[in-house]
Amino acid sequence: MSPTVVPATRDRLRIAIQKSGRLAEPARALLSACGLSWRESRDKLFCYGESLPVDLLLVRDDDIPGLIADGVCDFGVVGRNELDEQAGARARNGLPAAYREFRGLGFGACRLMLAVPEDWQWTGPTQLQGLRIATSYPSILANWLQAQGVDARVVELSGSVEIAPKLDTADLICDLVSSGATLAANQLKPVHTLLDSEAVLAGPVREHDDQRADLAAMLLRRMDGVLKMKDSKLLMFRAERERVSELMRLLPDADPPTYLAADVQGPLSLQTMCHGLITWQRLEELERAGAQGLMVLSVERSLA
Ligand code: PRT
Ligand code: ZN
Repeated sequence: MSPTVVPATRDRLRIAIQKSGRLAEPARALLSACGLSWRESRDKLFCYGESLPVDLLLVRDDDIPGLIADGVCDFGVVGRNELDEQAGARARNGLPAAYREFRGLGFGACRLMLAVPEDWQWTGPTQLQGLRIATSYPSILANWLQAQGVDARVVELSGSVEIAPKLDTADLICDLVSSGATLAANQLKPVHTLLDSEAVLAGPVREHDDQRADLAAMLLRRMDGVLKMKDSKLLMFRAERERVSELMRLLPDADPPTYLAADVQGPLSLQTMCHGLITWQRLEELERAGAQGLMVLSVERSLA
């Protein structure tokens, strides 16, 4: 039988991710793409790292910043909204910073927004003076109100925030929005963004001073490789020498090309890593500008 949660050791990394919810699957997929694999325990709260000494702790997202602060976990994958909220709460309570954001991970995108009843005319933050705002993000909201010099009442709710104006427990709300469908269904409209959020890799403020430092460096490097290549494609084509500079102008999101074969007589064969979306339209444009035999290849990983 596999182990359950084991005491902290100095030679294994421990990463907290959401057990279930929006960030659970993409977090696992990202870590798998970094070459990690695990043997799952029966209760599935702790996954023992097999390919590398990197274990997973499966928890609620709200617990992740605290687990890092307490040194129980070395890293965590959590929404920036949750990390900033808890960091703000610590600061407001006079506690020192205990974690920081290492990387934006490109999934779980959403915004923390002010939303008001649809029939309101939004004129700006000063309009909020003396009003009640329902939110699950009281620290971020309080900091923002303070920065605006607005005195409003923060009504802290742990869920169902968008119903508060209808129940008259608040005048407006401050909540996460992705598609906006939930707001619309509750006759609310978004009017101002307080925070652009996505899943982030969070870790301690102080670097590790044992074997975990090397493991952490390797993990970050692999993660950078995966993230950089996520939307990248290798583009291969042939072109006459005098057409190349015009073709590269059509590829502002590409690395400088590598020449594969430079036949003195015929067209050049080249390849370039393109970091933007390569649509059919772009390919056709390149073809019109003189690219021949265009090929788009997926890139699995890179240490470039
Ligand atoms: O059980 P656990 O505590 O771990 O999970 P949870 O229910 O607290 O979190 P979960 O899985 O809902 O969200 C985890 C993280 O996903 C959040 O902290 C955000 O960083 C990110 N995320 C991305 C979102 C959304 N998009 C999102 N749309 N989190 C919540 N929502 C909610 C929002 O609160 C609102 O109720 O979805 C509704 C709005 O969605 P739209 O599409 O209608 O605008
Ligand atoms: Zn949660």
